[in-house]
Amino acid sequence: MQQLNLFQESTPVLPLTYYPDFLSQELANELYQHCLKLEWQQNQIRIAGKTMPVPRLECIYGDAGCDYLYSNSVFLKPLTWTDNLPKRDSITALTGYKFRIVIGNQYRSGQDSIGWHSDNEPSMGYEPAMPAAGYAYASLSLGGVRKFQIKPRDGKPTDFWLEHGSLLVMHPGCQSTHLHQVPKTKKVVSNRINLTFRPHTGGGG
Ligand SMILES: O=C(O)CCC(=O)C(=O)O
Repeated sequence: MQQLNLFQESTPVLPLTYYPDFLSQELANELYQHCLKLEWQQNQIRIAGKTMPVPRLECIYGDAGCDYLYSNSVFLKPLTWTDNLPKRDSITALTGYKFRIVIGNQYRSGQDSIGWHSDNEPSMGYEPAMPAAGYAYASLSLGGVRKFQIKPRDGKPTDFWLEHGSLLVMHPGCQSTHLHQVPKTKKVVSNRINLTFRPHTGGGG
C-alpha cells in the first residue's frame, strides 16, 4: 500500500502518515453508500455565549461507556458499532494504534466545515503534561475531496486534499503541537463523509 510519511518527508515536518489508497475505489464506494444511512444529526454548539448549529452533520459509534463531550457543549453518546463499520480492526492492523470510538462528519456542501482545533478532549486520554506520549487519531475520507489544513500552533498551514478511500493518521503528540481544519469553500464540492477513529478512556476497555 502506498504510504506518505509526512512526518519524515515534508517540509515543514508534520506528524502525519497519509495512505491515499487505504480502501480500493470499490470498497470506498460501498462504505460511502453504507455511511449515508448512519444516524446523522445536526448538533448545537455553544461558542462565546451563543448557541448555533454545528456546520456539518455528526454521528458517533463505539464501545459502551465511551461518551464524548467536545467544546464543553456538544455531548455525543456512542451507538453500537455496526458490522459495516469494521475498519477499525484494519486500521489497527496497519498502524498499531487502537481505537474505541468513531465520530463521523458529513459535509453536505462547501458551507459545511470544521474550524481550527485540536482533538484534545480528556476522554481520549489527552494529557497536556505528557504530550509526546499522547494518542493517535485516524481519519478515513469518503466522497467529495475537501481541503484539509494543518499547522503548528504558532506556524503556517500546509494544505492537503483528502481523497475518496484515503486514510490520514495523526501520530501521538500531534494534538498537542498542531491544529487542523477543513475550511469552508465557495467551490462546488460533492458531499463528503469523514470517519475519525479515536481512543477513549471510558467504558472499562
Ligand atoms: O473532516 C476531516 O477530515 C477532519 C475532521 C476533524 O478534524 C475532526 O473530526 O476533529
